[in-house]
Amino acid sequence: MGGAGTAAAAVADVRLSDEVRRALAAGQGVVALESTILCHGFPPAERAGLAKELEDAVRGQGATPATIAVIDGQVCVGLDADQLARLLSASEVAKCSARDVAVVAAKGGMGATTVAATCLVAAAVGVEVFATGGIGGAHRGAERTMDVSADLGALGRHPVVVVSAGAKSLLDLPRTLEVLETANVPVLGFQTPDFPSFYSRESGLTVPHVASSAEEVARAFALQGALGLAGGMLLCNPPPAEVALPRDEVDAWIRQALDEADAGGVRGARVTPFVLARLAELSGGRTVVTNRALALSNARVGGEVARALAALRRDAGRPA
Ligand code: PSU
Ligand code: MN
Repeated sequence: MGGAGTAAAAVADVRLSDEVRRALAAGQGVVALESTILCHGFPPAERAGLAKELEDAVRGQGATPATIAVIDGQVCVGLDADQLARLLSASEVAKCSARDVAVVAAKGGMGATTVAATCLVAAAVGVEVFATGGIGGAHRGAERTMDVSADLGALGRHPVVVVSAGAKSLLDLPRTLEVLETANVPVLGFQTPDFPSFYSRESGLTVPHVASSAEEVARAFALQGALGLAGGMLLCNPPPAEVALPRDEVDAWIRQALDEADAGGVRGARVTPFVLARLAELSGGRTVVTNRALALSNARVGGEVARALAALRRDAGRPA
C-alpha cells in the first residue's frame, strides 16, 4: 500500500468498511468488486442475490470483498447490507466512469462504478485485485466515433490486477487489444491462450501470455510494480464451459441489438446497458445465466490472486 493510498483513504469522503480497513491493515487479500455490473448489467430481480454471491465467492478463497460504489455522496469501499440495499433500491444511480466519481459524490448522489472508476478508487486505497464480468473497450467503428472505453486507459494507469472474461464481441476486440498494448497493459489468459469474448471461451484471438496459476500472476504483478510499470494487468478468465455460449449465436443477437441501439439513437455510456438488456431478451435469459456464472468464476479467481499476492508481500516483508 503506497503513501498516496493511505492519504486518499483518509479523505473523509472515501469510506472504507471496517472489514476492508482491517484486512488491508493486516496485509490480507482484498478483492474490489464493481457496482455498474449490479446496477446496469443485470435485471433488477437478480441484483441483490448476485452482489451477495460475488462477495461469498471472494470469501470462499480466503480474501475480503470490497464492493465499490458512491452512496449518498460518499465513495464507499466495502458495503454493509444497508448500503447495498440503498444502492439497489435507489431510483437513480449514475453510471460512473473514472471522471464521474468525484462529481457525482460532490453532488451527494448515488453512483455505480465502472471498471475504470473501480480501478481508480481501488488503487487510491491500496486494493490491488479487482474482479468483474467484462471490460469496456474500443467499440466497433471507434475509428469514426472515437468511442473507446476509459477502462483501457485506467488499466494502464492504476496498479490493479483486473480479472475479467475479456470483452464482449459487441466491441472491436482486435482494436481493444491494440489499445491495451499501447497503454502498457499486460494481457494474460488464465490457463488458456485464448482471449475470451465474454459469453464464449474464444474470440479467434490469442493473448500474449498464458498464466498457469494465481501465484504466477501475483509474482508478475509484484515484479512489474517493482520495475516501475505504473499500471495494472488484465487477467482473462474464460466463462465456465458448462455455460459458455456459441460465438456465432451470440454474434447474431449482438448485431441485432446494436442495430436497434443505432436506430433508437442510443449512444455513449448507454450503449452497453441497452445491449445487455436486449441480449437477455433475445437469448431467452441465457446470456444472464452465463454472465452470472462468469462473474462468480472471476470473483473466485480474483480471490485466489489476492491471497497469493498477500502471501508474496508477507514473505517479502519477512527478514531473511
Ligand atoms: N461489459 C459487460 N458488463 C458490464 C460492463 C461492461 O459485459 O456491466 C460495464 C462495466 O462496468 C464496464 C462498463 O466498465 O460497462 C464500460 O462502459 P463504457 O463502455 O461506457 O466505458
Ligand atoms: Mn464509451
